[in-house]
Amino acid sequence: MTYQLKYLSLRARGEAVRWVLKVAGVTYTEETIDIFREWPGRKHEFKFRKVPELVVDGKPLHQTTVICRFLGERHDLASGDLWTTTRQMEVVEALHDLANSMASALMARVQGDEERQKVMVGLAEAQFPVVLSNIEERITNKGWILSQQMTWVDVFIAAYLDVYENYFPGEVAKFPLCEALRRRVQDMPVIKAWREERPPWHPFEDPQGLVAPSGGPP
Ligand SMILES: N[C@@H](CCC(=O)N[C@@H](CS)C(=O)NCC(=O)O)C(=O)O
Repeated sequence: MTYQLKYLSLRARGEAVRWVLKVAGVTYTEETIDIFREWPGRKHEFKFRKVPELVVDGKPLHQTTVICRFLGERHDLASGDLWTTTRQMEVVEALHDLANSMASALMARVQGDEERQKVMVGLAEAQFPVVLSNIEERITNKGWILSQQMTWVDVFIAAYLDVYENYFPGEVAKFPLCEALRRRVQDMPVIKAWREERPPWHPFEDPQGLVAPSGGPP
């Protein structure tokens, strides 16, 4: 089985896929497409005109949560119970929804539209604790989401929390079980190594100044 991840030169949605691939322990290659220089000319190559795309044994697979679930199920990182998986998916989708608001905020910043940037950041910022409280409620005494052992869902959530912690500093720590989950996954050798070696933030998604565009309080 072969995997090739095609994604932009960003963390964003691609980071969760990278983390699940790494924790699953599979070999993969990644093709990184620069969001400004290359993407406009390459968009037409992708069936949904979006990335991430994971090429699985030569066949393209789209949609971030679908890709991660597929990897989890295929590599023994998933609950075998339909109701458990379904309830895990509620928080996966809820956290992933924030990517839309954040992407709009980042795009507004590039376009110099400070008003829209503030509105979109505000939407994500208001929803963030709502989602985290739902995740917090689902964390078991073993520290994993609706599970006695780690699943891809924990890895997915930790990857997003790693990104959002930079956008909303200190917010994850308000939810101690979420914070512990984030740290536990981050401390896995394979993720620790990746966090040390991965490229710095692309200017498009740099958290600096995103929440308080004019440099004042958010
Ligand atoms: N529902 C899709 C959304 C994918 C998506 O919006 N990807 C962004 C990058 S994170 C993209 O391809 N943007 C470029 C564009 O829309 O032209 C998923 O979860 O994978």
